[in-house]
Amino acid sequence: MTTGADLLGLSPVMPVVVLDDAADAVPTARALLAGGIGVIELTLRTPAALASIERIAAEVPEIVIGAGTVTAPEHAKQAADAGAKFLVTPGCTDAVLDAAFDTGLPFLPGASTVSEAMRLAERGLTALKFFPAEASGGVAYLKSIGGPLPGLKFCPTGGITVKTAPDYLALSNVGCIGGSWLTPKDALAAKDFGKIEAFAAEASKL
Ligand code: PYR
Repeated sequence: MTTGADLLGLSPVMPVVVLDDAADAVPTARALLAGGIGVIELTLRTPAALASIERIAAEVPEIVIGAGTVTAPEHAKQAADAGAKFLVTPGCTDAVLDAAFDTGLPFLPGASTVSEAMRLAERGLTALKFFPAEASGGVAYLKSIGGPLPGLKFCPTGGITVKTAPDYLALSNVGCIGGSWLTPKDALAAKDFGKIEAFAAEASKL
């Protein structure tokens, strides 16, 4: 896996995971894998995130572990040092972009407007995160920009459910979608990894 475009082909749904406790990292990764999902976007939204990435990279090497919510330049190197195999950003600044390039890792930079997407394409980035998907116009928006921007592919994320996922996946400019519903807070709090496996099994068939 060497490019952002490769990332879009790993799974129909890329789970977007928020962990409060690094002890949940390995069981969550194993549950997703058992359900047929081979990739995780572990978001840097909690103090447990980097340790979670480190544990998954060390103990569940079969899953492709990436870091999401890379919003500051230093996050890129921290995530790479923890063992992340790719990076995801919700939006983009030049400094974050430079730091992501410096790691040598494939990454999905975030865009939610045509101009942002065009700027990223100018830097050779043609596989993009579309965030926040539903709030930014959802399926209709992505369909509309497919005409003028035929070379770009997206991973829409934000507000997508198992019910709305097929509408996104049917678009020719969507490679995969990001989903947070596979690892809900209540299941994690209850350590109900069977529930996570069941959501993963359903999502892997989309
Ligand atoms: C991120 O936080 O990176 C997303 O994918 C939204």
